[in-house]
Amino acid sequence: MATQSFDPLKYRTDFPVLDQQVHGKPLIYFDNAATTQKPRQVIQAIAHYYENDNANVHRAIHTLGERATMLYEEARQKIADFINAPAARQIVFTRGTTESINLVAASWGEAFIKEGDEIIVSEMEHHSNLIPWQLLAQKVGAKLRFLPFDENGMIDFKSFEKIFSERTRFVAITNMSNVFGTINPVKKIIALAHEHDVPVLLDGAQSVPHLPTDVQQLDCDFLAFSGHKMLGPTGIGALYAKEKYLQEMPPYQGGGEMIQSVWLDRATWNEIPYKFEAGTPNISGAIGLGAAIDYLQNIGMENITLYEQELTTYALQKMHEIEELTIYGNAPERGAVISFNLGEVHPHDLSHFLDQQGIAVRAGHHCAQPIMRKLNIAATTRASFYLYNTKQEIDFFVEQLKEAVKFFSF
Ligand code: C6P
Repeated sequence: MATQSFDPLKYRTDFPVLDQQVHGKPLIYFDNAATTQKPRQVIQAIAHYYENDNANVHRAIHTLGERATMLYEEARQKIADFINAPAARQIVFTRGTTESINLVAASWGEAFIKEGDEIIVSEMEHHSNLIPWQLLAQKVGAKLRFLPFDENGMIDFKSFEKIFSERTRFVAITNMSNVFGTINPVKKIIALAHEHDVPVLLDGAQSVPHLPTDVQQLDCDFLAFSGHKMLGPTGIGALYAKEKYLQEMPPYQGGGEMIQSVWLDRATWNEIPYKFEAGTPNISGAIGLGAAIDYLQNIGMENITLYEQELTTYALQKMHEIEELTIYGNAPERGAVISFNLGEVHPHDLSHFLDQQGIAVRAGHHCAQPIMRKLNIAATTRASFYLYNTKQEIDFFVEQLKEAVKFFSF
């Protein structure tokens, strides 16, 4: 197994923020599903750009402008290679997953989804892959259909076959749940949808940072993801789409760069992907994301996935020994996300208790309120790991959960 040679300590020193104490204890950062920390290589790439190359892109003929444009487009190519997109022009820079999904719903959705059409989403979607479809459905008179999850936090492919009909016009589903960690059977879903010429959007916010991703093998039509969840800066992400969709989609926003020719009363559009990149983009963000991808590629996504699986199995084993804990989600194929509750203790109180020990976890509804409603709970506490986390950190975390059991006096 590749994990035997995986040494997180080799990478940890690249992350300056991890080298600190919180409330007098070494920081244990277990909130990676919310956002990851940034290695020095990413921070330096951004600083280097501002110190040496800063200029606007695709506008200037001067040297700095050419350098900035080259770096920006190199980053696009790195993203394309990272997910095995056939061409860099199929990568649209956005602010992140949320904006990527809104772009598809507003552009392709408003143009091609009509009254009476059905859009299938799952019950385990993050609000970012639910609200844009609600807004669209309200606007055009379409209907949302929901793929249910079961007691293990899993989607049964059979239920997809059941709700798929001749009215289905679009499918939007998360590749990996940010609450259960479940990796969904997206390949089968895509294959069935394609038999009926229905496009599928994957929310890759949690999968792209943690699993090798090959859009050609998946055959997804759209893939949305965020830079800040994969060691990159905030405010940058991407939308991948098949070329035929990008070509037929109208612009999402108007402004500079997305045009070819403008008259006072009309305009024509730039080629893809620029048609969707109105205004000065987040140039330093794109360059930082490119550096994050270099960093991940150097380690190897397969190695990262295997190591995270090892950490998750280890944590789950230890957590299952604490009988006061309820763990939500039990999929055999899962990522490094564990949601749980400790008896009746409010997740905010538990999270505060853990923070006093230097442990950062997330507590709340994780922007997935429909999941909480179905589980009949207000919130969960969530631990999520990345390549720099260690088994020793998990040991301390589990010890502190046991202390919490005593503290909250069961
Ligand atoms: N989930 C979490 O703590 P943005 O905010 O656009 O980068 O990503 C939105 C998003 C979309 N889909 C999924 C599956 C996600 O997990 C997220 C972000 C964070 O779970 C912040 S709420």
